[in-house]
Amino acid sequence: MSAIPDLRLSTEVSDALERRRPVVALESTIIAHGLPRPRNLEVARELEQLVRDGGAVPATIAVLDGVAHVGLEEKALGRVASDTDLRKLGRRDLPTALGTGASGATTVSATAALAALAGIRVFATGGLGGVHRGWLSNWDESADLDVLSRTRITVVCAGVKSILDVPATLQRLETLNVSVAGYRTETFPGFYLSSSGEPVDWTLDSPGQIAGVMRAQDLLGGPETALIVANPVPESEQLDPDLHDTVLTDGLATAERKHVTGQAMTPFLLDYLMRHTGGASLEANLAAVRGNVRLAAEVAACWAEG
Ligand code: PSU
Ligand code: MN
Repeated sequence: MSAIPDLRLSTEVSDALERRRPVVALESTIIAHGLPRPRNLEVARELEQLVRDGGAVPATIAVLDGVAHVGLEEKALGRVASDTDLRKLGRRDLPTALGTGASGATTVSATAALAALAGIRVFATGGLGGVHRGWLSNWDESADLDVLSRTRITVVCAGVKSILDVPATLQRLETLNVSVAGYRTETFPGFYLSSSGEPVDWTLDSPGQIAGVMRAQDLLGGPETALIVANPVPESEQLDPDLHDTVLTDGLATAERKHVTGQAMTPFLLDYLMRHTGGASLEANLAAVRGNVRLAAEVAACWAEG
């Protein structure tokens, strides 16, 4: 239940929040637009199970028929995975989607905003959006960054997607005052790759330490900024770096030739990489997400204890 009529918490999620039990928010864009069908439904279920195995309650977030759902029943999860008409909703699309009764999967920006509204503090995803390559001409920067600069949430991710301009994205996160830490690493992870080659200023080593940083955020007050916990995909499961670089270069050139822009860009590149790496990028993506979901459940447990 929630005070906002268009925000519907599942019974399980609302019970867990009331009893201060650990909850992990999961986004739905990765399911609807980031992974191939029908594997995406298997993955959606698997991620929820990983959260449960970690002793937390999963809260997958999506908008269905103008209602923002926080925690999806089995049937709703199936719809998110199979409905090809589902839109991709960023934070700015929420008013129009809710106001018109539309349905859509939520990106990091929309998921983070809805999770925070519901009172959920920990969120797991694959890779954040950020500054796209060629920003000087296309001005494409994901709204994920702006939302994370004004939303008190901890996002466990494998860095930002490697299809982006990673150094520029890290600069923007600095300007926006978003706290960034590597998890057991001194280099910023590279989504499909264990390392992006960029350094991180802070390294955190345990879920308890992450929860401690979250408490410090609250004690300090000030702008409601996020904490990004960048958790690398294990080296044994990363995409081959040379293959990554070659295929990404081709994918970016193809996107330009086909005039792919805006919201279509990220799904186009993820799909291109998957098809031209024989599915290896998909496996690396999934390995990264699984690791993030496991860590997020541990962080949520430590957070709930405090
Ligand atoms: N992580 C993944 N796959 C994805 C995404 C993240 O492993 O598909 C999604 C997230 O929802 C993120 C979005 O918010 O891609 C970024 O899209 P854009 O660049 O259009 O803001
Ligand atoms: Mn964009």
